[in-house]
Amino acid sequence: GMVRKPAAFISTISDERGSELMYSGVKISEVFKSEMGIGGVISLLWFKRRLPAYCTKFIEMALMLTADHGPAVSGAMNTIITSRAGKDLVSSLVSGLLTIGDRFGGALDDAAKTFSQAKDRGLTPREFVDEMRRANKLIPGIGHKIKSVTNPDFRVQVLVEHVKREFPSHSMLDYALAVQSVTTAKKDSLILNVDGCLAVCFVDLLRDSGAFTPEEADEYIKIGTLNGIFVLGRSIGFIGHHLDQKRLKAPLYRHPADDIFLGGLEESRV
Ligand code: Q5B
Repeated sequence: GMVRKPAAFISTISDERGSELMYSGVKISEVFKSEMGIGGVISLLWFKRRLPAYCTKFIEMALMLTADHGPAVSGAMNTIITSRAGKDLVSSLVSGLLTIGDRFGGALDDAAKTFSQAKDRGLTPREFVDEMRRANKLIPGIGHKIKSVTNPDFRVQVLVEHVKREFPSHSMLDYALAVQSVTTAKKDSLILNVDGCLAVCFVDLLRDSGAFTPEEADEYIKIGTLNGIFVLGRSIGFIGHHLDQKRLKAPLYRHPADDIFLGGLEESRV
């Protein structure tokens, strides 16, 4: 019989060969008929399954909450400067995206791992904070440049209220809030930030929605799924900032010299 040569690629999430495009086996007409929204499309393309409505709603809420946080954050600055250097949408967007990482916007995966491992090992919030301090490590998902106990992050409040109301269980969120009580007692700004809050709520979703086995839940955290939420959400804002600069016909940016301290540049005497 015919022998098929081994395929160079394997792909398992979408298929455009038939009469109708399919996302994880669901026809595009059904995607619209069932009104699953962008949260449902993400469930199909990222998780290869339909998730319960409370989960798709949470995913949509996460995208809406992370869509933008003003022009002053690292990523928006990069996007604005690139746009003002005359570059196109894709260049401006990726220049913003490249700032997302451990410090800015990309703490979700590490927060999910660190908090869940601590809780699974039975550490009390105090023991967890002390252990991280002894290891000289910052707790991912804790701390903010401008938000604090006295200047709370409304996004986090909205999320916490929503999850406590809508999720069947939220033990990881409760644990993270208890960690926040320990860290904010030390310093006002060491709040559970938007990255950390989204991350622990996502762990609650992965573990307790009934849609994932425990192994699948761990794997999704391990392969870097959660940072995808911030990357996708904030792309909305970065594109907005790029279009804003083009609309404003903003000229090339040059940083004022008096705002830069030039140190260690004395003329050599040798
Ligand atoms: N300390 C976020 O730092 C920031 C500590 C800590 C234990 C911690 C810092 C951090 C972990 C990474 C993280 C996501 C860099 C942040 C985001 C999206 C955003 C952004 C926006 C948006 C802030 C002062 C003292 C020091 C430190 C101690 C600080 N963090 N201890 N665990 N996690 N967090 N990133 O204010 O004894 O005085 O030396 O890296 O979760 O990115 O809006 O801007 O939507 O765009 O510069 O919200 O927390 O504080 O570094 O001066 O530290 O607190 O050891 O202690 P800061 P520092 P000491 S959300």
